[in-house]
Amino acid sequence: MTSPTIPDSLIRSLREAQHVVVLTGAGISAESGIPTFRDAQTGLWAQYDPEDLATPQAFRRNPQLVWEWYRWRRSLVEKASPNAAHRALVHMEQKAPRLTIVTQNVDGLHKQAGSSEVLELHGNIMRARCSVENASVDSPDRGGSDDELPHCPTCGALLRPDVVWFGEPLPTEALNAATAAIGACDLLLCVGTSGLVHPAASLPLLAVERGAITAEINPQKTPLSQWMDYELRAPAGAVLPPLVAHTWPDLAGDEALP
Ligand code: BV8
Repeated sequence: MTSPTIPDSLIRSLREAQHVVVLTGAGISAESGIPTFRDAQTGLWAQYDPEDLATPQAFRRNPQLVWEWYRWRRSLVEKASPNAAHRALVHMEQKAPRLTIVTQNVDGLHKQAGSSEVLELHGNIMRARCSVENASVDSPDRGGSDDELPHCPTCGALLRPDVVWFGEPLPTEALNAATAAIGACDLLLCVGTSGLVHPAASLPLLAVERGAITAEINPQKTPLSQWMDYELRAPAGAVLPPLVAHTWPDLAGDEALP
């Protein structure tokens, strides 16, 4: 994978930054084999629009179908491992005075890679919660057959995936922490997000308004591109490892920074 030219000015800004925030979307997990949210409609699921399945209405109407979709996506996540982009962010966290990862992803790959300050705006697909009490429960699917729906061990109500569906509010604590971090950072990287889903997609503007340095890492242009100081039109796995290696040369040569 050829890496694009990374401007020296961006490398200098990253090296001098006191607080870096990285907003990630499904694109950073694409190189781990997890289809992006809008590409997830492959094969069996081609006839469904994720925005129709990832809703409380869909779950009320057809919990069986919704669980089938999430079990299919969970099977992809279980087979996936963090990729070079996730690992480069772990190295960035070791060198930057402070690094906050704000992710829209529900696959848990940032934490699995070893990143420690990770804010999950949209929940985590491997967790479930009671659809009535909201209490989280671990991997409810163990033991149940595929067509059995998981139920809450305390109240017996249906369990649901512990993710934020369209029309549902984001977790207050994570959203407040993400808003504070992006509002205080001196450098923001937007990696692998289409910038279409709110309120996450409006968070980068907080950094722009404050004059933070901003960069987008995405093969495609997005509605965020117009606000970015830098646009690196390449996959995350081709940009983040060399960006980290050029910013902190003592890391170069590390196995995780090809
Ligand atoms: C809410 C969990 C209010 C579920 C997800 C304005 C303000 C507020 C809300 C709205 C608003 N306008 C519209 C809304 C409503 C709605 C919304 O945003 N709709 C959109 C479609 C217009 N928002 C909501 O409903 C939110 N809730 O606002 O509630 C409220 C308040 C109080 C009380 C009641 C209600 C909730 C939104 C969260 C929805 N849940 N996920 C699940 O996963 O099943 S969102 C889902 O989309 C995923 O989390 C995904 O991460 C996210 C965003 O998509 P991306 O991550 O960007 O992925 P995508 O596929 O779109 O793009 C991938 C990108 O990667 C592409 O650009 C591609 O070029 C790039 N790429 C590909 N390969 C690579 C790459 N980049 C780098 N490297 C590569 N190799």
